Amino acid sequence: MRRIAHLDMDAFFASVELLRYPQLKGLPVVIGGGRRSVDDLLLRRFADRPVSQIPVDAFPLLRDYVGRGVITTATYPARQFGVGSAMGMMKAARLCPQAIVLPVDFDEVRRYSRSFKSVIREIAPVVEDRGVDEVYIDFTEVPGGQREGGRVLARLIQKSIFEATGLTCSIGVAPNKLIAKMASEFNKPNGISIVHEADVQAKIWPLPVRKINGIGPKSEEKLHKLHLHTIGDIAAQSREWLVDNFGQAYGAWMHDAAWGRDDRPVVTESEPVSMSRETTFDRDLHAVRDRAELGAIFTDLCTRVAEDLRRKGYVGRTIGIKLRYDDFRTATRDQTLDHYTADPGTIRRAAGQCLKRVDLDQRLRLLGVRVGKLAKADAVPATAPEAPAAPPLAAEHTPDLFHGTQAARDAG
Ligand code: TTP
Ligand code: MG
Ligand code: MG
Repeated sequence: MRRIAHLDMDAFFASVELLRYPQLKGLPVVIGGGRRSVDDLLLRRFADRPVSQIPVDAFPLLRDYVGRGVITTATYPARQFGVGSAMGMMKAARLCPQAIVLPVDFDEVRRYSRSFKSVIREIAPVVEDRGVDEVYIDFTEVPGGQREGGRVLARLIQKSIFEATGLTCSIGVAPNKLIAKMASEFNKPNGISIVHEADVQAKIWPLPVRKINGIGPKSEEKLHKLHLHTIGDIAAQSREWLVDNFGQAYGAWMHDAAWGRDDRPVVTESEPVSMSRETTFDRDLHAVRDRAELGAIFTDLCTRVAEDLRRKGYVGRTIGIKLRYDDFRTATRDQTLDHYTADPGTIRRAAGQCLKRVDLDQRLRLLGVRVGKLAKADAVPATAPEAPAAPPLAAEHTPDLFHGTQAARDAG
């Protein structure tokens, strides 16, 4: 049984600011205005103390705001006054003059975005990025993903994100992405909502048509003119009628959506930045005394990285090595080629060049090979001079370090 989750962070930009200024917890806070100078001023004025000690009454208030700025988001205490995303700040000031105003810190937001997503990926690997504060997660095959309809795993993810970042999120778990997206809003903030196929009528049909992700303001207006206001109103129409009014593709899709049908997969599309292979030796090895053994390992690492690249359909341009010495010092070197490659011989040669630029007098405990500056193999020009540039390793005239008989035999 397919179980798909949608996870969305609570009041994300505002919550990130509250981590910096915990003294504002529980207060109405809005993000907007866009001038980082607001709190630069604050930080300078209270440079003598940690930011968490800046008194609450020193923060700028919405009532003092003048300008045409728009609110990016608001904490839940501010929302109780009717303040929210996309509202003009002057208008918001009339509703909640005592709200504290802070600008957004995009670097910080991106950092937390990466961080909460990596927490999720460690628990459930099939994750689809849907922007700065939300993801879809395929629970189907994950341990605990089916228990209590997904609630057990959802709770674990919430707890893990909170422990790693101090941030809360809300999760909806449902048979598909379409319903999960709606469900994640049901119990915001810090909530979990479980929807089963049999719940569509009770939980989905009463919602306004706009709650379907894919019905925008224009379609909403048209639906209203046709006297359709809830998702149930759409579901009550025949597929043909919807096709007649909204066209073949969109009408049919709308019918499926209203009945809670959606079989889109959760697509993981994390583009790798580099691929690497490394190995820690059973015993520390010396470049000269253990040359044959090291050479074989080195060639093997290059071959494996090349296989990884080919299997995943990538080519790379920067070849690098990593060494760790017996005293745990680490050295890295890299070299950028003038063409993309996934060829083991080319990688081996470039990595060998890098090896000549490090100290090899000391024993080694780890060796790694990395290929970076990746591109999709089918996206780079077919003229890459790969074929002529890759003679068999054994035919090299200037053997690099580690190039012992073992390595040559492996390559042959
Ligand atoms: P949302 O997830 O829509 O909102 P939110 O996380 O602030 O609140 P909720 O608890 O309801 O999920 O958006 C995520 C962030 O994206 C939000 O914190 C600020 C930013 N954002 C904009 O920059 N412009 C916008 O119009 C909206 C809606 C959000
Ligand atoms: Mg959010
Ligand atoms: Mg969101």
